[in-house]
Amino acid sequence: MTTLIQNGTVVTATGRHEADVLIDSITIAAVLQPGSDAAASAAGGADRVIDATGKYVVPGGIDCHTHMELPFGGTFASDTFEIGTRAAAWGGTTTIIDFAVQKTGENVRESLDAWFAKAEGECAIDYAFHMILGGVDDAALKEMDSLVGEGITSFKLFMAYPGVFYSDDAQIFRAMQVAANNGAMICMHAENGIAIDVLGEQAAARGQTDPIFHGITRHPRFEGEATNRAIQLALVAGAPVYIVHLSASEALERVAEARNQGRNVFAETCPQYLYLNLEDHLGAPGFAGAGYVCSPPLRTKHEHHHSDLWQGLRTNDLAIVSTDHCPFCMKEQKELGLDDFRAIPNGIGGVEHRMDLIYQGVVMGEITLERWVETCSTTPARMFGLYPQKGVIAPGADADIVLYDPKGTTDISVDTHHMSMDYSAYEGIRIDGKVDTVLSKGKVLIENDAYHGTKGDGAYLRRGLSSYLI
Ligand code: DUC
Ligand code: ZN
Ligand code: ZN
Repeated sequence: MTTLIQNGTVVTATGRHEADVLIDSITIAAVLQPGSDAAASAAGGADRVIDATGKYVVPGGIDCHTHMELPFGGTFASDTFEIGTRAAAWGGTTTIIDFAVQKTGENVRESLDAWFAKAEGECAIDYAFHMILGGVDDAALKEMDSLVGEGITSFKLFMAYPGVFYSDDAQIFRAMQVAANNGAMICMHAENGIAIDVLGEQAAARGQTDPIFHGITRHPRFEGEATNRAIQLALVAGAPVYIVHLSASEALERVAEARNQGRNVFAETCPQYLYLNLEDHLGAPGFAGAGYVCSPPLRTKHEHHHSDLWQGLRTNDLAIVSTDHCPFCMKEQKELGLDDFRAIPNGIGGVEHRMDLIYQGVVMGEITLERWVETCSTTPARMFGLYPQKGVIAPGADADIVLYDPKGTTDISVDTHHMSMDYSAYEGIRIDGKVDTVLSKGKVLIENDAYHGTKGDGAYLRRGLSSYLI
């Protein structure tokens, strides 16, 4: 089966040009000059021709930070792998890297196997795993080597959530030493959870239990401090470090400082930290703010976090936009924290909207079209060992391709999204663009506002080591 995508503007991380893209089965076979003999011959012989006139033709999005079915706070993230990956496809994301979870006392191998079992045969798009180490002990450290050999080449550690996922500095440093040796990437949730819990207890004791206190007690300096500590530990261990879901200027400054010294220090941010804020969203009337409880929290609009993050995306101090997709419904899930913000499950769902929301950054003049592709697809592939199979439109790459219509519009709403959530954190936001057609490994998943995929279209991806290191 061959497909030709004709007359579109191919956008890569390094430029844009008019080109026709020939797909043979699941792979990109050629990128052809429109009107050339080769393009004419491809059009004549193709089984199917897709007209991309007026559309951008971009590599499928890669969301390298999702939490399908994450157990958290006595409940589970509400998207299954089936529903969450289908929603991702609707939004132009064709690969996710989800976080398998090992908790304290659990065996790493068994925890990972449980994650494979959840995802197998369920996914609409390709998927890979990072491994959360919530209990770094000798056995877990030993397992890190074998996991790297199996394509799990990155590990998330938490400086927050004492008693749940938290690692102390010794545990972190030991894991970093192993990563320095086997080439893995350490992904860090960098917030000082010990200090946060002190402020949380004090706020609750004063009766300050509304959702906004989740944000007030998770001070941006606690993120800055933890980010710096993670970087210093990584530098001594000789390991690369990737700061996940960076939200605060204080943390970005620490990352920029290390990067200016040429260190293997990287960071991502997420749409919620670019578009939403403490006062209007976390501080929404009544209990509505619970829908915006995530960690790190949304930051105040009265400082310059939001503009600093856009700036960081321009300078590459922020290399990637992921979502930290971790959806919960208001009903019966967020409601667990009706009387105490500390019991609200942490997370916002957004896997469906990342490509649109960051494209809107192009419309707003915050980043270029090329940078949109780079931060949402190409760099995630390079950072996490999927390049050049993913993240690029070039011969030999998987035919994961999105046709994006800059003349279309997208109105984000709970009424139209495909995630398993009874509200949308981005309700009412209008995007001046639209995901038009989505192909995953040459198969059309989204076309004419309809889903054409089948459960299990997506396959597990064994990842290599990062090809992004200096
Ligand atoms: N942050 C969240 O908001 N949810 C899940 C885990 C995390 O680190
Ligand atoms: Zn985290
Ligand atoms: Zn996360």
